[in-house]
Amino acid sequence: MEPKERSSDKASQEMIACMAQAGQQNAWDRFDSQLPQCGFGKQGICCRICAMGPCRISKKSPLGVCGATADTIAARNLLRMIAAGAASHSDHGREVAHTFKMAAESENSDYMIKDELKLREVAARYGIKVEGRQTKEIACELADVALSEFGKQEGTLISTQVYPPPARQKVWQQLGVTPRSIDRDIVEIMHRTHMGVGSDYKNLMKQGIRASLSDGWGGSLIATELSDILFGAPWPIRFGTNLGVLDAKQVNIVVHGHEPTLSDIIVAVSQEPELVQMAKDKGAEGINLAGICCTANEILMRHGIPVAGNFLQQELAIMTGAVDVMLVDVQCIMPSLGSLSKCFHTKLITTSPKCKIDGAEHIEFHEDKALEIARQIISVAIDNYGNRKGKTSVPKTTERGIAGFTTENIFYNLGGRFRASYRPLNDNVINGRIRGAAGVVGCNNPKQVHDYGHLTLIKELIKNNVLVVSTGCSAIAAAKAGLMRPDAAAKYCGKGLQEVCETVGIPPVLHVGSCVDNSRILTILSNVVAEGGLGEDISQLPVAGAAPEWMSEKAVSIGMYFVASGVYTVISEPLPILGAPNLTRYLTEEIEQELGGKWAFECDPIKTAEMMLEHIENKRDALGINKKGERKLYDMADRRAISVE
Ligand code: SF4
Ligand code: MSK
Repeated sequence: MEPKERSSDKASQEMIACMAQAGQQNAWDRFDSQLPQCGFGKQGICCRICAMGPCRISKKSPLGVCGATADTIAARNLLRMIAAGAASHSDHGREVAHTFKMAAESENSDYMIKDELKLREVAARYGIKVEGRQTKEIACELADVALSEFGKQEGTLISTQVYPPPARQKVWQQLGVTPRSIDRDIVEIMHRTHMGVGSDYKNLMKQGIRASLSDGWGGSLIATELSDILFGAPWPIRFGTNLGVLDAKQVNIVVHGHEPTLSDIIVAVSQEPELVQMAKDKGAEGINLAGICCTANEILMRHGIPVAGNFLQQELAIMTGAVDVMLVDVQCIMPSLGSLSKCFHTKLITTSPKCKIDGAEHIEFHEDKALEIARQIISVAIDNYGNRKGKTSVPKTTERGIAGFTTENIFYNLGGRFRASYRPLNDNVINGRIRGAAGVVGCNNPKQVHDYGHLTLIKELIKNNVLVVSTGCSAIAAAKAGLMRPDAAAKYCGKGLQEVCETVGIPPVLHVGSCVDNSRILTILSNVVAEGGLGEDISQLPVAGAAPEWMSEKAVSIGMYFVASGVYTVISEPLPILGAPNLTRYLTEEIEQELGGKWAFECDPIKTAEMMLEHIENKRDALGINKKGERKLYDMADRRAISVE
């Protein structure tokens, strides 16, 4: 297969060709050798939950040994995907909360509270008294309250009582899906899906909905809010992206994974004069830091650190031969990196006790020795610079963009210092210059041409005057294609959106962060509702969501919490439920009656855009903001007023 049939990204095409020439396998090759993939797995109707199985549902055998139907089996499998996704995001949130607590309590921590204003705002939301209290006192109490959200045994998540619009909270109460505590809701999925517990697919799904909400409005939201307070809230910032940001003349350290605790410290120390001098002594011009996947997004949003690529570029980065250390923490790290890095001088370093990889060196990260460990890792990279084998092959391709948009700074960017509010956004939606907004998020998947789904969908949406917010690997795809440059408005947008972007000085695709920062999209939607004029609930807004190249279980949890928050959500690869007709009908149709949002599956990004645009226009109709321009009958005075010069 030609490289351009695998990736639409130039730098990636170059490296895919390089890999083929060198006889190195990548994710695309391994995908090909997996074909044809298992039809039972694809349709979600294989169960191996107990040792009477595995059971596969077919015409010949429509029930598992225990009597479970296709709907029960597919619902249980889907719930377990949600549990894994919600657990990953929420465990990330928990790690941040522990570091936050250490920073708040300790006198000599390597971390410190960087955003006191946001600390006070978030603490007040969580019901903590802020007036007349010291920063440290407030932070200690917020740390304890946030950590207790994971394991409390009574009540519901505080955040779900204060962040979503009241109308949305009521929907959840009526359906009985308000999240109670983050860990509890994940544990209950594992219980409910054990052999011989529930078999009613709708009742099973209720717990999937509740656990996903405890991810989006709970664990992920805690990760975002506390990271902003601890590492500093992002602000619009310029950056460079794609494999060309690697510099053959410098020591290259690529951070990959998800959590910001180590990478933020690496940023802080990587330009220390002693370390830079060490690098120069080894013959390098300096130390160059770049990121892949969501760790990249975390340090990009706060420090403008360049992004080397998204999910499918992790192997390609190593193939350049210019990566001296690839530093990984958790999630989305291909096991193949272990053996691939062995073919080069690249040292793959794992840092979390949760993630060890064959072929990697393990330097365990401990927050209480953060600076020391960060310096140690950078020294390993510097020492390794001299071990490069032969010529490096770094593609020249790079692009520039602006990232760093958040729920809070959108106020400022839209309204300016003296009118900081969502009013201009709502007004422009109401007057039709902006038709609506879309969240385009998620991963890459070798089932789709790399980045093609993201880019085709986003371009189609902005052409039709839909403002796009993006996170994760989708945001990186958009940035690499130049869609995060302010001048992209003139090149790709419809007239209305172009006008707004140019007036305000923002790109038409707003980078709002990493995968946990999808919580920012939820809080943006809450703010739009609170601003007024577009209904009482998120489900009334002219908005839609999409994950055009998703692959991870985290994407299932994200999609589920968007649907449960009232958002129409289109994904490319269908959820593995198509072998379960009742469950499929429920999630793609009937659920809308209960929650206001629903799932749709569509692999063609142009059709996806049409579906989202149709939904947005229907919502506009329902809000009564699609009024046609009133016809005006001209009298003589009007005619005379028309200038003919
Ligand atoms: Fe088969 Fe039922 Fe056991 Fe699943 S739980 S493996 S369907 S017997
Ligand atoms: S990193 S979850 S491949 S977006 Fe968040 Fe990218 Fe998907 Fe991982």
